[in-house]
Amino acid sequence: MERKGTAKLDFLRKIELEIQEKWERERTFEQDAPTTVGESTNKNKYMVTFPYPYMNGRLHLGHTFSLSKCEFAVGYQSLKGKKCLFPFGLHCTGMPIKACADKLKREMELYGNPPQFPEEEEEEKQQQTTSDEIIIKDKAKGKKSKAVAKSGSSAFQWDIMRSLGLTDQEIVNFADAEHWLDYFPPLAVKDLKLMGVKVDWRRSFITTDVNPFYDSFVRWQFVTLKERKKIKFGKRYTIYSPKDGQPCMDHDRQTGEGVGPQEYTLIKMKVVEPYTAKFKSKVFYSKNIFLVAATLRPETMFGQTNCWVRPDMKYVAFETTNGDVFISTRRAARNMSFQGFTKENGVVPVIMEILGQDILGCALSAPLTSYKIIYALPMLTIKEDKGTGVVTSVPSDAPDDIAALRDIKKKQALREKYGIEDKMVLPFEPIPIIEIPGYGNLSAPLVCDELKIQSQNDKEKLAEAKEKVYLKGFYEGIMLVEGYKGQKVQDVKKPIQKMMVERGEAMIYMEPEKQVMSRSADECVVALCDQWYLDYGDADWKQQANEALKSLETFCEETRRNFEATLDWLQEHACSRTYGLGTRLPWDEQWLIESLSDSTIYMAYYTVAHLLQGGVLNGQGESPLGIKPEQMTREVWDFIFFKTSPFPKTNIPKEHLQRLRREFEYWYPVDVRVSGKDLVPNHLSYYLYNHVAMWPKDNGKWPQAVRANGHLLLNSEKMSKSTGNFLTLSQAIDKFSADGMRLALADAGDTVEDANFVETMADAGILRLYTWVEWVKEMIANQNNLRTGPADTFNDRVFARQPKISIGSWPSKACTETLSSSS
Ligand code: A2H
Repeated sequence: MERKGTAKLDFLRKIELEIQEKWERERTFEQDAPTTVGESTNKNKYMVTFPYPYMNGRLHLGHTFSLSKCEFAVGYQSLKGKKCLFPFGLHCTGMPIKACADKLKREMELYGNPPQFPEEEEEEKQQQTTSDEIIIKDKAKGKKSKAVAKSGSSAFQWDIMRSLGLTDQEIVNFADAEHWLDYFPPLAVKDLKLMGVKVDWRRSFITTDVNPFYDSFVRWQFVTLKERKKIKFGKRYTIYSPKDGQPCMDHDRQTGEGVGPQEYTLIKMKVVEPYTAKFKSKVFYSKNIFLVAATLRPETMFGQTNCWVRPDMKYVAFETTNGDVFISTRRAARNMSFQGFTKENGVVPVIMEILGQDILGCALSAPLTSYKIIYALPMLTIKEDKGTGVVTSVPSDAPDDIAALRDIKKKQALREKYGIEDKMVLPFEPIPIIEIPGYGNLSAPLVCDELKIQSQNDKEKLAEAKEKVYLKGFYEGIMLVEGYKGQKVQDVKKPIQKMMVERGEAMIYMEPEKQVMSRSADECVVALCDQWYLDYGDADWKQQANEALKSLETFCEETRRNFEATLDWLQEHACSRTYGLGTRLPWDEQWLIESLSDSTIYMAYYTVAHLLQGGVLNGQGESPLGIKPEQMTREVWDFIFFKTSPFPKTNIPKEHLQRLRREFEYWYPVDVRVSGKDLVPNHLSYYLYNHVAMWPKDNGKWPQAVRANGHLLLNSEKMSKSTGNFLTLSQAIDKFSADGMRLALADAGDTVEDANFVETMADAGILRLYTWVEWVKEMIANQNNLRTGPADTFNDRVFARQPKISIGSWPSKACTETLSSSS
């Protein structure tokens, strides 16, 4: 859009700069806890926080929208006479910065400095993603476009840096991760100052062990949590990136945020004689061969009539730990290799690649079913990206299975095409194993008849059929088979799974519920990893987090429900990493603490940060109290943050420590935390958990309110750098002035629904402000000609009598009374 003349904009910006300088000079937003006893016990204070943004790029309008809610709250509360604190930190913990730095390094090694990228890759990079987009992804979660996800892997980091306006000479420096920490944080501060936010900048800091004070604080937190048995160690199923060699949590992902491991029962179906051609190969000599099928319904194995494989799909036969051979897709085998199925972790010893059609017709012995021998038959709808690609068939209870079985029974031509003999198909009938009220004991055939399903390709109707029987089957189904007769399906599922596992007929197999791609563009697996984890599943801890939730103001029901749901399912959270930036685990220094774990109680650090770091972001300057990082021992932190802790053995003067404690006691708790709603299921829930863990007996330190925003649209469209519908904070200020932007932000929206920043609103704001200043000037120039005396003409009284609408408390009660008494 073409912009008109900028005189009015320039006029406003000039005023803004002047006033911002004045604020800085006069330290207007710097707030200290009162020193007098009366004032500090009568807490008329208000502390707001915004999750410290990640420093791999500039701040954009999405960040700005969320933090504007803090900014406006501070403005409002200070007008009401409260002492307000808005501190602002900057997050550098985790993988992305390090990954980008390492990528630059690799690009220089491969393509020179500056890199000359090969031609064909040149095209792909046209749709590059940028680090800004990576940040939007954090906010716009779930809805993020596939384009970003796909192109992310092919974009050269070098070009991403160029798109940020950096020269080749400057870019070289970014191959060192620490340079990011020097470069982006000051820019964030600069941009925010131009917006005029009411932040006490002395309290700002960056994270990671680069900052010795913050590092010490996080170590203290973790030692405390460990002692309180909140942190445990062990093998855990985790979403894992083989390429990164470590767990891949939400923040490390390109796609698949929120995706967890899905458990399947792996049914071992033994290939028996007579072998089909492929299995007669010497490589299988004297080995047990199993087709392994992934099922969610182990209790239905009594009803197996055959096994399905897809003729055109590739499978691998690979050797497992005990020498047996398993057959599955390569993708599933890769997952299994990280779960202890193979001799060497992460290595799949492939014996042979086999096409599905070469497995068809092989004879199998499967657990629990009353058919002694069943056969591998073709099913054309098997998905490549789910389970093992081998599906066990229970036509009594699975609509897909009965549809496919009917197909192959009906169509001789189909059998001939795949070389399936009649004896492998015709004698097999669904076995009644489960009674579902209203659907009888053969629910799947019944529903398929009712819906007139013609074949396995009737996708929509099959989906409907599944919907009908699955949930009802699970909750209301009653077992009919010997040994479990009369029991509910949901009660026998686990025991039957366990029995098969103990007999060696089945195993537990995990894979990601949906595809997860790491930011390093690796397809993630589920791995059994040794790791330190925060035990958010612990019943007592959960219960206390729920306690904190009860008293938490969420401003809307949806946010509360979202919290409740999260606390319900939340389990262990792996907090240790091997790659990235951060603080090391104090008791096991090979591990780094990841970014969702070093960010849970740092709001407490704000209360004292300025006295330790004195406004030097990386904490490497002089402490205003002359405190050295190494003096911040565990006992010292305890004394500051736990009011029952005794005075520690230390050479820090007593009055200094008391001052630190006073800051914390005064400012805490956080009165409101504002963030995008996508942080409720992770960061904000951890925020509750960690506060109750650190201050279990002092609920006066627990979070008071959480305000979750919707995502920000720009002119009613999704913000995205690749489509050009995107503004950084500094661009928005250039375009609309701080106040023009702020007016449009204030107007953008207030609920958990998506908000909308409308540029014409910002432009209109510029005009209104300009006209208003003109009017004020005119009034001041003219003030001697204005009417004086009491405001009691008829018009005055009509105006004052307006019912109290829209303009809040105006006219004030006192004013109305004066006027009415004079009428
Ligand atoms: B179930 P979810 Cl009785 N392609 O096992 C298509 N389907 C596949 C598959 C693949 N690659 N891998 C596994 N499956 C099937 C039994 C069963 C199953 C019954 C009832 C329902 C049912 C016997 N077939 O599944 O998408 C397997 O079939 C309900 C969906 O991960 C597996 O469990 O939910 C189920 O789909 C896994 O599907």
